[in-house]
Amino acid sequence: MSKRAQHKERHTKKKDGGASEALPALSSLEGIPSSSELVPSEEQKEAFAASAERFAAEEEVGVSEYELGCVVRLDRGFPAVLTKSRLVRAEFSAALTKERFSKVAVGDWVCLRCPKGHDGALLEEILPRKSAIERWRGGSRGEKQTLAANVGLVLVAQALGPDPIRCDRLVRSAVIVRDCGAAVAVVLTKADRCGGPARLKQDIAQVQELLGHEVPIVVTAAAGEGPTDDLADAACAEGVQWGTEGVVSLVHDGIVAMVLGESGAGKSTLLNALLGKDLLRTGEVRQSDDAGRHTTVSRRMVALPQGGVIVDMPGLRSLPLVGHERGLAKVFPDIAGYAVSCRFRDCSHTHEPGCAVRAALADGTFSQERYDAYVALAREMRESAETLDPDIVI
Ligand SMILES: Nc1nc2c(ncn2[C@@H]2O[C@H](COP(=O)(O)OP(=O)(O)OP(=O)(O)O)[C@@H](O)[C@H]2O)c(=O)[nH]1
Ligand SMILES: [Mg+2]
Ligand SMILES: [Zn+2]
Repeated sequence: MSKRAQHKERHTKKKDGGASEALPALSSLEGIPSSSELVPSEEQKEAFAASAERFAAEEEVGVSEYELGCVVRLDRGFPAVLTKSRLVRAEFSAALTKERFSKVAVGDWVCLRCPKGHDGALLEEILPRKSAIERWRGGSRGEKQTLAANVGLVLVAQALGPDPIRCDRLVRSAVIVRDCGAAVAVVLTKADRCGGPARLKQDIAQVQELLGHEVPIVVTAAAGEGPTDDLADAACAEGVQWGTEGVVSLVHDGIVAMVLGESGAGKSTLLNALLGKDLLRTGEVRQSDDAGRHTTVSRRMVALPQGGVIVDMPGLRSLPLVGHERGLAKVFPDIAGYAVSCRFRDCSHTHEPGCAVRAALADGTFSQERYDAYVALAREMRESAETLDPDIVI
């Protein structure tokens, strides 16, 4: 780092009371996408132009002080923003700090004020989002957390193991993602631990059965974990993709994706394999139950060498379903299609007379497994809606 840059860093630390002390220096950030890889929508460009004009008039400064940027990283809540010309750490404007529900997320397009002659920038406004991947957290008094904004594809990572795959988490993730307006794909990691090709085929079939055949599936195993040819053959035999090439076929130029999964699922390991170097820190899992140790703590975009961008995320322990009915209907369109014909509007599809869903189940229209998954998630959403704090708006 140059003398001048070091001086600036010290200066920043003093100004914000040392809060940025542990933040990585911008000069050391590798893997950040270039500005040509991140493209705002027409609506976002128009919203920026209107905001910049309004702010400039209010502050009585030139409109050229305002720049359109994309949040490419959040370190403990502190955003790094990429504009056409540079990468800056931005502080929140006073107005934004007050708004409890407008927290910035990685992927957000924002209006920055970059006063002439200053290095710092002020984040003035979060521009309307094309999509937002949100999850509910903190039980009945909780709030929505935006995991990433303007993401088109979510790669749901799930580690395979010697026991048959449990799909609850995958289905739950798919419901949330579809409700948030993004596409979903499944990445089954750690195939080397899955107990062989026969088991792998069963696991894939299970995921296809529950999520439908339209959801792309990629099976991966980290390099150096032993021979995997027979596993790759098994994956291909089931019609799904194998390895990093499979991920590259989904995430290419113009695509901004994110990874979603529990801690220890192998998200950062997968991204490192795609990058061809160990850029992201990875961590051991607990011997007793394979749980990760929350190794990744910041949310950050990484640019793939072949094109495309993926946001790495800390692992999420819980994914409660609150108000994601639309997502449920998108993941289970066959079942939801019958639910509208039930005699009672609030039919739980378990015991009521005149239930069109159970009639269709009896006719073999869909499998018992799909029915069980649908009913369980619908029940969870009904219960969470009832216990929700009336103060909270969803
Ligand atoms: N056997 C095997 N181990 C893997 C594979 N992928 C990842 N691992 C191991 O799993 C552990 C967790 O991997 P990470 O990539 O740190 O997991 P993560 O999902 O990023 O976890 P968080 O950052 O905590 O959310 C590490 O010890 C990896 O070496 C794989 O394909 N096979
Ligand atoms: Mg990680
Ligand atoms: Zn019913």
